[in-house]
Amino acid sequence: MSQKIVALSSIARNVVREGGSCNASGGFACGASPDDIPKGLWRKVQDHPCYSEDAHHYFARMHVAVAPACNIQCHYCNRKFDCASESRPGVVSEKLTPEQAARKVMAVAADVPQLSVVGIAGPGDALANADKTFRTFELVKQALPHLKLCLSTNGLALPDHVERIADMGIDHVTITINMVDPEIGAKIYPWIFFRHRRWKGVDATRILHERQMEGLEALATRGVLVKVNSVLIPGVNDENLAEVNATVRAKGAFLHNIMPLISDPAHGTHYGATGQRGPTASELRTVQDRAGSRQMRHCRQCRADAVGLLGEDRGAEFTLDKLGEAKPYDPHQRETYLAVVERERADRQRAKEMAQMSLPVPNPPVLVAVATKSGGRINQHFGHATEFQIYEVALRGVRFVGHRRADRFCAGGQGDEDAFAATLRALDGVSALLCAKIGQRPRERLAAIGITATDQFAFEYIEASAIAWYASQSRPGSAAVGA
Ligand code: CLF
Ligand code: SF4
Repeated sequence: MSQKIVALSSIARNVVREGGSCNASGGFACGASPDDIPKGLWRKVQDHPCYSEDAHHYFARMHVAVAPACNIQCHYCNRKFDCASESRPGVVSEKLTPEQAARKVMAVAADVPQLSVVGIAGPGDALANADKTFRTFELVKQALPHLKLCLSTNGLALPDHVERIADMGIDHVTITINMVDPEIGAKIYPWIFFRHRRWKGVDATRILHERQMEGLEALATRGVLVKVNSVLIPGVNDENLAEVNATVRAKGAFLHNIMPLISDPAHGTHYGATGQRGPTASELRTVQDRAGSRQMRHCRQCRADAVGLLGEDRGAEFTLDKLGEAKPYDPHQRETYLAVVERERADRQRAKEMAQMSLPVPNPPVLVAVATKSGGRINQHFGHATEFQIYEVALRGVRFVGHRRADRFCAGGQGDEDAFAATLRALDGVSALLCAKIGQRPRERLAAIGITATDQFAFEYIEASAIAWYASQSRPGSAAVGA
């Protein structure tokens, strides 16, 4: 039986006491094995929670909201709120000066050993606020040179800053590219501000498109890893995103992240006011599957001041008024954590390979939902889950296909019926639920709609457990597996 843990931070604390270490490595980048990409590239992404699906189980990012202004308008954004391309709209951030941002990074690094990346993703555009963005990165780099620097931009100003980005060692840049057809772009962007004047319609989106392509190619040429984010807007750009994928991959993008439009009349956006809907989970998956290679499927559409592992937000623990209480940064704590992660990754990979050998006769693929906090383990109670990670298991193995948001329905031992209904919707199409603990009543209610819920794999590795469950369903005498 594997060591029972709740989160890797607790392992790190244990290892400080035990003095353990390990040199093994393992893991996957966005579904691909590290063997599938050059070693230098794997080294660049292996600790980045967005660029490597595997890394998001172990490593955290933080955003510092130093960039309030923007140079374009997107129909899905209201700048009274966070950047909708990299944030959840409708939540106002605490805006920071570069100096405040650097203090905040120090405070988070001292408390969160998982921290590997500092990103600037709004609430406006990082490069429409270039002085603040680069000053922040300079300060962070001086103080904590091991942290990766990451920025997100709409791309309009990008060609003017490529040299500085590369010279500063900013290894990761995200460009939000929603179209490669300016006619489609005119339905997404009402205007841009470029070279001291406002441009509208196709004239505007042609400039934006050309600048995005120029910036992408220039960064790729300099060895900067580029991720492209695309907001999927049903009926507007869904038919264009396969071409976006092919185009940006040909120009050197490392990864493509197709995210669902979040649209709500309460957000005060053009799309919210005009009733433009976002995609369903299955529409999103269909477009991702059609769009082509190197898809990111674990994006959580973070706030511009998010802190922590993807899917959790510890931002409220590190507001400006609390920074005075921060403890000093201890590099030893991080080194210990990294050693534990290496060991965990290697163990998890071995467990998965062993489990795969048990895969039996051909069966249809199934979806398995997992309640997890972190560490690649099944370590969340069903009633406490605010999201489920979804894995597809088939004879050829197991792969992560996405995550679905849920509502925590259990508080103080009491169940909330509305939240439970939302959780059931999140589990649509799933055959099994693996969690750390589940009560008899919810287990029966899930069984009534055809979902097998089990805590028999509590605190075990996700992939190996999903395969073990799948294999157990195929044995003689077991119920047949069905999607
Ligand atoms: Fe932040 Fe973006 Fe860097 Fe990640 S987020 S700037 S690449 S460190 Fe990540 Fe958040 Fe998705 Fe962005 S999960 S919204 S893709
Ligand atoms: Fe809003 Fe970001 Fe679009 Fe600017 S680029 S309008 S901040 S979503």
